[in-house]
Amino acid sequence: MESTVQINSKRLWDSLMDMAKIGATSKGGVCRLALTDLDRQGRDLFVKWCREAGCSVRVDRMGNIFARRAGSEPARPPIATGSHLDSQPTGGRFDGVYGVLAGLEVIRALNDADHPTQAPIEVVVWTNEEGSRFAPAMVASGVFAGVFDLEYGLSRADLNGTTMAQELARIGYAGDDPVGKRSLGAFFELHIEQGPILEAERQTIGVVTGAQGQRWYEIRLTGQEAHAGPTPMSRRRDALVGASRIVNEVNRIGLAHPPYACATVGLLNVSPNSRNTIPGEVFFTVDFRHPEDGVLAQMDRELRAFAPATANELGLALDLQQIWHSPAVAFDAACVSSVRRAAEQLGLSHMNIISGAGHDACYISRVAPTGMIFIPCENGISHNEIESASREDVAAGARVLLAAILDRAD
Ligand code: HGY
Ligand code: MN
Ligand code: MN
Repeated sequence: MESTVQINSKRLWDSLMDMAKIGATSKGGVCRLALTDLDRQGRDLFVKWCREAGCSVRVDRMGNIFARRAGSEPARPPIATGSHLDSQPTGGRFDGVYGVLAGLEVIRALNDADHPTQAPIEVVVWTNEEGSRFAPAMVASGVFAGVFDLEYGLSRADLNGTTMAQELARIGYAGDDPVGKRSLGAFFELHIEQGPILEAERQTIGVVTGAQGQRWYEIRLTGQEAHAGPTPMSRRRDALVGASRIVNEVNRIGLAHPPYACATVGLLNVSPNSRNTIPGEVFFTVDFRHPEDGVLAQMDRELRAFAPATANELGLALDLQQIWHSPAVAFDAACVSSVRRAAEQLGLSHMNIISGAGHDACYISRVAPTGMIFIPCENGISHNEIESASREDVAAGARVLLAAILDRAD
């Protein structure tokens, strides 16, 4: 596909590495938790680059950032792309930020070629995609898509009780624009796969047809703190023993629904967390995933059968709450075709794939024609400071993104 518009792969790579300096960790990753000062620094850098690229920039009340390149038909709904800048605590240099900066590179490349598009182009930064500091994940794109109301979104609090509203105001990203209720011509999100399939199949591009469903839970077990020495085993109400049995059951449930089910306990707090006091309380989270909502519901039933029985047996109080359910998603067929056609025209190896991770595109697909593009990541590792992708694949993904956007914007 000959085009005067060319992705500048060095500029894209350099932008990624410059952004990775913000919140850089000793092992080569990043820690830019949502709405921290480091997230603000990343946002400020992105906004600066967008303004240098001639974009107008707007921020909505959930802190979502919209950088807009004007089109020759300004009244047409924009063709949008983007992802997130917030990271996991031990995150990588590509998760989320790659989709944001590849979107900026598309605008830079269009500017270099002085190529007008009919529809405006917008690059979006969605607030708190990760759901690590503030649960649930994808909460701001969820408000944009009408899945959550604004008050719910703004009231999400971290484990210290600090709310998103407070942090948005503190870092200067509590925008004035209403959230959502505006049409997008299409939304494309470019992302690393975060799993091993593309690399194993030696495919450069993932034509993402959908994403698996997720259920997130918060579980609190309460027993009784007591002295680790004089308290006989028969008289204990040890919350950590109960939690460890449920953690093991979560893993069993994941293994019981092969090949796609995923089950994870990623966060666990023990109180008082003292080596010679029997734990009186344990708070922990459960993350279930599956491409079929029916299997996800079965996993839910198995957890809800096991946890109360275990708590009763050990004399523990159980508080089990499902805090989030994101059903499985199928992306827009026309957008999926645009991605596949772009990969074909660019002569890039490609395959259909379902996303194991959640993405803002999952919620945006409810309000706009949406597609996703994946590239491989090294050894399929992500949510890890060693997360990596090759310069060639990073450039290839951006070329597919450019072609898919032009396919819809002109
Ligand atoms: O959890 C996820 O799937 C995403 O990385 N937030
Ligand atoms: Mn991500
Ligand atoms: Mn992530």
